[in-house]
Amino acid sequence: MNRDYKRVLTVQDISCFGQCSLTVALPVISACGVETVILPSAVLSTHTGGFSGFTFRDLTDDIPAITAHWCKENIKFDAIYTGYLGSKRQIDMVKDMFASLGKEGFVKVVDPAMADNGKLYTGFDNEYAREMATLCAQADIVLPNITEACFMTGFEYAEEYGEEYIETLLQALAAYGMNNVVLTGVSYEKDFTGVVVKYDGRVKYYKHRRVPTSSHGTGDVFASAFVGALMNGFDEYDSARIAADFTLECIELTVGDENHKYGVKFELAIPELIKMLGK
Ligand code: PXL
Repeated sequence: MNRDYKRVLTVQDISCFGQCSLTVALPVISACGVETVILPSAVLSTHTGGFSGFTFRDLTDDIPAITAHWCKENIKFDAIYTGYLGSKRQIDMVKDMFASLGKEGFVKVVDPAMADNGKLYTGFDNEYAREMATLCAQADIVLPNITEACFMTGFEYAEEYGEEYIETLLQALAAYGMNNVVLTGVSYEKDFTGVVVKYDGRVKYYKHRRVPTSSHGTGDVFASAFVGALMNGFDEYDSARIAADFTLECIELTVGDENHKYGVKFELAIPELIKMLGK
């Protein structure tokens, strides 16, 4: 028997078309050799960015009965990873899941998945961002981009910045109870971007080539690979490094395809991810 077989619960939406959220998390985390249990927060025809007229079925009312059934069956998880949530009530429901569905020593990973490039996604407001900050405060590790970190803390968003700005932003997150952070999309030079990883009181930066394009769903690709690597025993920094390299590979496999202006072709990079995990 493989004693290292881990079970993750991931809570986020199903955007049927668009390669983001659960349609990324389920295949990516599964490919890492981890049992992946899904709890859809909503079902949309597409992701909200770049499309108009998308459908949105909020599944908030279905969630309590699903989690109550799991409690009754004593189904518990090594990690709970949340992404895009459909409503403020769901944030409270995730807090209940943290209180009732974890195995001893389980890991709580929250990707606030609500904003990018200085703007909140369609459907979210400042109140939602403040609620999300209270969920992030309960997590063991949070994965915001700079925009999300700013919305959660009220810190001023900047397009250009230096190391001091990032240090102060990390302090602002710490003041809200977020002490272990992977801050994504941190770029100090035109041709490079990377992630700042704060964990166990240390801060490290991992930088890599920057592809001058913006794709949907790359935050979900990153977060899913991060969770997969973490469940394979890598520490926070190495998990972030693997996830960043995987995300870059996915972007490079997609960039330039005029017919693929939504998510990234992550499926093509999965063999590479498995190699990076040493499997
Ligand atoms: O990738 C983040 C994401 C997830 N789910 C939905 C989205 C987005 C980003 O736009 O719209 C529904």
